[in-house]
Amino acid sequence: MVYIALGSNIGNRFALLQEAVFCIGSRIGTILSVSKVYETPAWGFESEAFLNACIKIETEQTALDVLDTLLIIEKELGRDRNLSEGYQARPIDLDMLLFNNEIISHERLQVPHPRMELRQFVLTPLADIAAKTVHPQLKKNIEELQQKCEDNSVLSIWNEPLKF
Ligand code: PH2
Ligand code: MG
Ligand code: MG
Repeated sequence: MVYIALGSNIGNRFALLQEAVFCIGSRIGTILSVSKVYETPAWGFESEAFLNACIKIETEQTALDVLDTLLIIEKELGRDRNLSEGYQARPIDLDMLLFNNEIISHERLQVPHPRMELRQFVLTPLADIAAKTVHPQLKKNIEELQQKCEDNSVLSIWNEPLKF
């Protein structure tokens, strides 16, 4: 089971999330659930508000294969990664949060996603679809992490659901 966080803060944010969900469903595996979409203030930098969501997928692929496909989809949807430091506004960001119950520390990939427990824009949508899933390093479930999280960003529910 793979959990992926989706975020967009440039362009037609909802359409970009929807297109990413369809691409993931056709190239990575079966989408089993999709969270609500939330509008969230940019966390950690000054920028436009994001739309964020999380999805759950079943796949036969390895974590690195999933990563490669996510990077290709990001590029196809207009993501331009340049070398400047720090966070930047982006049409789409696809982050692997959890891969089964594994802890992966690879030069290209860290799973669970580092610092996910600090971010309500991750924990709130993830709790929609994985409340009882246990974080393999922190040994707490997502609902517990969400309640403990000190990020007091105000998230609002977007009225249109993603199709899958
Ligand atoms: N992603 C970031 C940094 N800050 N803030 C919000 N609200 N949503 C994001 O997806 C996001 C962010 C780095 O990837
Ligand atoms: Mg990210
Ligand atoms: Mg990313």
